[in-house]
Amino acid sequence: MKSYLTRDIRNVGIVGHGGTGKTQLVSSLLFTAGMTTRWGKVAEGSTSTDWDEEEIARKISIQTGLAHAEWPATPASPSGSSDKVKINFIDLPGYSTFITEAKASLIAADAALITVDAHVGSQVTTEKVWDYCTEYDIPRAFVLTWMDRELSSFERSMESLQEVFGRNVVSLQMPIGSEKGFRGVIDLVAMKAHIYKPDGDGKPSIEEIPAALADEAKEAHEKLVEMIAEGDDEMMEEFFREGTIPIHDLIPAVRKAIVAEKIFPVLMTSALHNIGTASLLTFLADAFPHPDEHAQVGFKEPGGKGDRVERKYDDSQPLSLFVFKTLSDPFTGRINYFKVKSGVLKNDATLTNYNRNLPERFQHIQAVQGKQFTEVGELHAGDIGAIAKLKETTTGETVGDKASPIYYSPAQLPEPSITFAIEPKTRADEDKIGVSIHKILEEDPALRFSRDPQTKEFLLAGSGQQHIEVVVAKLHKRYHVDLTLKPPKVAYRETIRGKADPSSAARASSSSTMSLAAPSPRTGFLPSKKEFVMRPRAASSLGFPWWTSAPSSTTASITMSIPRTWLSKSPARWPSRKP
Ligand SMILES: Nc1nc2c(ncn2[C@@H]2O[C@H](COP(=O)(O)OP(=O)(O)OP(=O)(O)O)[C@@H](O)[C@H]2O)c(=O)[nH]1
Ligand SMILES: [Mg+2]
Repeated sequence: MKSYLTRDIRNVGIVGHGGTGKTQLVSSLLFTAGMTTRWGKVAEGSTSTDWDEEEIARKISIQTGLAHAEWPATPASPSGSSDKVKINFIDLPGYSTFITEAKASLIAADAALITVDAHVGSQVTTEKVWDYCTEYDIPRAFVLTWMDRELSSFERSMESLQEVFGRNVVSLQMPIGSEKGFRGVIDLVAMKAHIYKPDGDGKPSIEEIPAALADEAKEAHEKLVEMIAEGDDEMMEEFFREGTIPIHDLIPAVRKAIVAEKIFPVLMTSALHNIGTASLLTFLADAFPHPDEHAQVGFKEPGGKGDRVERKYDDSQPLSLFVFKTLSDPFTGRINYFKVKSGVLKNDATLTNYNRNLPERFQHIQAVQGKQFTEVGELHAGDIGAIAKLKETTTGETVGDKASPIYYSPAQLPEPSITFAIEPKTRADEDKIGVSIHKILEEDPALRFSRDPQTKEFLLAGSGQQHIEVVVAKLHKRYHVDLTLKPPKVAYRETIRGKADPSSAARASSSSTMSLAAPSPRTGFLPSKKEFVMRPRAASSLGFPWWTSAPSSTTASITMSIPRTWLSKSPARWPSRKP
């Protein structure tokens, strides 16, 4: 496969609220660009980026999906490319349970496309992913999805976005038709109409703006020009003198404003009917930054410590690459997705993993199209690729030329919010559990596995019940390991404060130290959530509901007086084994 120069690469993170159509959009963009012969649909489980069997079964994204499209930049476009550019799509989950994965992989993007349901406007996760983009300091654009949907509204969506993100949210397009009659977009920069055939090949016919929309389009164009010219004295002067900015000056100015995060443009599509996709691809090729427009910094020591080391996405610099995602395939083994941060990676290179001080051989480097991998001879600075069978390297590690060590900081991820105790169902499961959980841990940055030293239980912590259920389903399907999930036991301690007085037992039972429910004498486990009674004072002193994870020190410090017979006995076998 062809390799692409840094200036011809766009790394685009696709983020947004759950179910707003990210995966369908990527699938339609790939089809429009001719990268797939079959137009993948989420409903049919045939998209390129939701290929994991859990994703297909649940019809939601769970992990990072990678794909790429080749698309011509507009001739003599301001991006500096005259050739086809390679747009790497990083399709990320949107449901809050899987949002940690999105944050972890967005680190590889140089710009983000935020999907917004045109029926709803901005939602909770829209704001969350906006914050991630701010943290990574990347330019971003919004794409209104579901424009074909009943009650979808361009005007209301714009109001919602401007209310939440400010007046720098500015539309580069206007819809032609609405709801079921949505047929295309008016390009407010070039002032042309792009008319699409619903369910067609995604390529529009470029026409003059329909007379009925001409005045509205002119007004929107002028507002856009005014906004772009703002802060640019020379352009402002030209704007007042001529009343507009000529198109050959406007296009580079729009790009400059996007890259500088001065404006946050809005575009629109109906991904399910393939309307607006070619216009969006042209926008990404022309107006989104190439990697070298995104400043990066490395450090002399791991974990963001030590002096800063400046590196550029430049082929002439020493080779370094950062692993942003590890997959654990039951057949192929470990697959790492990485971004070349500097230099050129050539097939068969032997590099050093700086974090582990180990050599790693990059044999058969791959370009990724969903679950299809194609071997490439080399990858230039800024490109994204995959490699199978590295010995030790996993997510968050830096690899490169032995002589020029550098460490890139991994994403800062939130701590898990829910914990379950796990028990294998059979003896065979017990034997396989340690190895298989270790493999899932490698690919899931939101998962934690530990053993409570007091209750001796093995604990799986994640970002929601659905997250842990997906882990259990993966263990079953990939490694044939079956687990039972249980609420974790609370670690009780008895405090002996003096001599016992049997006659005071009844009074003691109503004292404030008895404010937590005790485990069932039969099972040794806490009652179900429904039966659980916690007095308000006790609940607020704990500061978290019992079924969420708490720091073990907090758990251990709960002191209670409860009858000795109520104390649970540890299950005899499994917890005594090492994980
Ligand atoms: N009518 C219509 N349906 C759409 C459109 N885009 C996506 N859908 C549907 O919306 C549903 C969710 O689409 P996805 O692409 O999986 O959404 P997502 O944002 O990737 O979801 P997560 O990754 O799980 O957050 C699917 O049933 C799609 O067919 C659209 O433009 N119009
Ligand atoms: Mg998705």
